Amino acid sequence: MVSIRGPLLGAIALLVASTPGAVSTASAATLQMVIVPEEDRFTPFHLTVHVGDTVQFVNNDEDDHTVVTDEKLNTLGLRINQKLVGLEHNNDQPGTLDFTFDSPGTVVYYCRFHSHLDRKHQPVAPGPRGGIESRKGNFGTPMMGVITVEP
Ligand SMILES: [Cu+2]
Repeated sequence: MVSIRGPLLGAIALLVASTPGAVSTASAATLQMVIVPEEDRFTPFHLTVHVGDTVQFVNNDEDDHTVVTDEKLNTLGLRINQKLVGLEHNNDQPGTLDFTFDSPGTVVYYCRFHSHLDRKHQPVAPGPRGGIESRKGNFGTPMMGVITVEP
């Protein structure tokens, strides 16, 4: 289910090769995933990782989404604003984005296509009927998530 590719796989292979016979309990960096299923949400909503871990966002939806974090919404001072392409614009392959966190903290992120912030840069809370609502109607549940980076 979890696929490991590229330099991370190389690093793990090197680690295993250099410790023959040893049971690997080394704290190698791990890869965790946030999936966009075939609907407008990130799952899991909350993910706990450790410093040095890589979080890979995988978009299994037809539509494009985004991973956006405002530096006011996280304790790491991160400003991310990247498109996570969907199957429709990526030859039927899930689009991916990788982020490696190098310090502890909390990151709140959202999709700017499917969520919005108020004038004070706060996510607008779901309305009583489960979505973002205004006098013009219900615009759906905000698409967002939280990553806690532990030391
Ligand atoms: Cu989206």
